[in-house]
Amino acid sequence: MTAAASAHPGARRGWFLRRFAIAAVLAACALAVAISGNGLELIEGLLWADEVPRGSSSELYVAPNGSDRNPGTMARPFATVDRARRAVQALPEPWNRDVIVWLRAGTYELSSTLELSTGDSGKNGYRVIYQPYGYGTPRQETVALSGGTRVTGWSDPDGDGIYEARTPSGAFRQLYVNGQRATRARAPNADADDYREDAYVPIAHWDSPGYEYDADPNEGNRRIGLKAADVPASLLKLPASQLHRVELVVQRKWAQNRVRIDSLSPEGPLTYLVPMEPERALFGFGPPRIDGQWAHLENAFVLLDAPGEWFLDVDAQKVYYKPRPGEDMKAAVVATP
Ligand SMILES: [Ca+2]
Ligand SMILES: [Ca+2]
Repeated sequence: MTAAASAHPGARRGWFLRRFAIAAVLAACALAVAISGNGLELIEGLLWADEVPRGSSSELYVAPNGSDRNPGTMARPFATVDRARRAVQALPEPWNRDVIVWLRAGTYELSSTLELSTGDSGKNGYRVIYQPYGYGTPRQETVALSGGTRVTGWSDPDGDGIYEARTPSGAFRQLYVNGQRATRARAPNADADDYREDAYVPIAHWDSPGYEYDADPNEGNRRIGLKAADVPASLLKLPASQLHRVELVVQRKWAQNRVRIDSLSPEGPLTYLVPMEPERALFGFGPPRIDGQWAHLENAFVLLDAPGEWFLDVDAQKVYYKPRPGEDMKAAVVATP
């Protein structure tokens, strides 16, 4: 008898199949594994809104301080979601009730993708549900499934307050510190998810305003003008190899454009920016180009000057981060997606 079955001796009697369950679980878990943030909080929204009455289900427990040698009970929980998955799979058939896998509070770091297939489905019309402990109650616990890669070994050898570490993997565009998304080094300074007006600078001039279907003859020569004061002088001094990695992010109505920068040319009160190809050619698509649309510049070491900002030097495979107040880089949990 499996550990799970011994915890639930009634599990041998008449269980029935509800086929929709696995599709929902698969969709939810694919989403959760694809992100490294609060994955399970997303799962909740996709799982079943109706609560399963207590006593009508078999229950397994997983906790970050559990052990996969435990039987998966409340008092002696498993440590990994995959161990619970295997326990569910091993439950004797036919099922006669739903199975709930309760995840206790904490972050579950996945070393490989959590894969759910048809064999992990509910059986005999009964469901298998993975959800945070206390789901749907005020005492619901906060749970995250993280497929992130840890970044460790932070130090600040020159004492300037910017910490550095070797990166464990290639390029990445997001960094999480203690579960909070950090800000890719940018100007103007603002949080990554900040939508205040002063988090941006206005596009001062589009060479080619309007819609792409205006058949503008300048389409191929398009440049973007920013006020000279809105372009940090440090960017003008960057060697081309570094400048080409800097991105202009433009909020164009319902679209957001991200273009790498080919060149910057100060001309009087404006600094003109020529996007790299194919971004420049692709700028024709989407909503109209209107002077005053919001933009910011992102991804250069010289833009790393505010707490919470980070930068990846892909050539050196080093990542830099300026801690927020109160963050201790010796203890911080830092992860990339
Ligand atoms: Ca430093
Ligand atoms: Ca900055």
